[in-house]
Amino acid sequence: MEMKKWLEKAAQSILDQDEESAREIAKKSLEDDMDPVEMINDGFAAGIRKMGDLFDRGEVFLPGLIIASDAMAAAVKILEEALPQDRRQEKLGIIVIGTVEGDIHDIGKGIMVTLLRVHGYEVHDLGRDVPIEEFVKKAQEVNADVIGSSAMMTTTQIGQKKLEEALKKAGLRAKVKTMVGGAVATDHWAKRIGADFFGETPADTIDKLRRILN
Ligand code: B12
Repeated sequence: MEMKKWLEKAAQSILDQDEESAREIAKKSLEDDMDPVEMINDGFAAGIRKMGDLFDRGEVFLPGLIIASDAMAAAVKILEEALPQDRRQEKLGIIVIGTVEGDIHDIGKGIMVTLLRVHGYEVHDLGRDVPIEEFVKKAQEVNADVIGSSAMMTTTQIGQKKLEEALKKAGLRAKVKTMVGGAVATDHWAKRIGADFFGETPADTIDKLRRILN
C-alpha cells in the first residue's frame, strides 16, 4: 500500500477512537516498510488534531478525546520501537523537557522527545504537570544546554514565563537556552517572556536547535 493510504488509515483509526485498529495499522505499516516518523507526524498526529477540531465544534466530547489519545499513545509506542537506534548515538546537546505544571497534555511533547533523541540529543523527559522548580533542579543536575517546556492551555502557559524567572533567580539563565512549544505558544509569546525560541514542529525545533547550539 502507498504511504498516503497508510497515513489516512492511521488518522482514521484515531478519529474512530479504535485502539486495536491503531495498533494494527502501526504494526502493518512497519511490515510494509513505511517511515515510522512520517506515520507518527502525518498520520496519527493528524488524526488527533482533527479530533481537536471536532472537540472545538462540540462534535466530540471529552471521553472520546481520552479514548482517541490512548489509541494514539499505543500506536506511537509501537512506531517508536522501530526508530533507528544508531542515529541516537551522537550527542548534539543535553535537553531537559516537560509539560508545565497544571497541564497534563503530553502527546505532542512525547513526539518531540522521541524525535529529539532520534536526531542525536540527550533528552531528560520530566513528564507532565511538572513543577517549575523541577525543571531548574534537573537542568542543574544534568548540566543542560537547553530547557524545553510545553504548554497546551492558556491557563498553564504562564508556567513558561515562571520558568524564565526561576532560571534567572537561580543564576542559570545565561548558561542555558530555553525553547517553548505547545498549542498556545507562538514566536510572539517566546519573545515576550524572554525565551530563546518557539518550536512549532519537530522539524522546525531541530533546525532552530542546530543553529542556536552552534
Ligand atoms: C488530546 C487532547 C487532550 C487529551 C490529552 C491526552 C494527553 N495525554 O496528552 C485529554 C483528553 C486528556 C485532554 C484533556 C484536557 N484538555 Co485537551 N486537548 C487535546 C487536543 C485535542 C489535542 C492535543 C494534542 O495532543 N495534539 C497533537 C500533538 C501532536 O500536537 P501538539 O500537542 O500541538 O504538539 C506538537 C507541537 O505543539 C510541538 N510541541 C509540543 N510540545 C512542545 C514542547 C517544546 C519544547 C517544543 C519546542 C515543541 C513542542 O511539537 C508537537 C509535535 O508536532 C487539544 C486540541 C488542540 N488543538 O491542540 C485539546 C486542548 C489542548 N485541550 C483543552 C482543554 C481545555 C482540556 C481540558 C481542560 C478539558 C476539560 N474540559 O477537562 C483537559 C485539561 C486537563 C489538564 N489539566 O491538562 C483546550 C485548551 C484550551 C486553551 N487554549 O486553553 C484544547 C486546545 C481544546 C480546545 N480547543 O478546547 N486534552
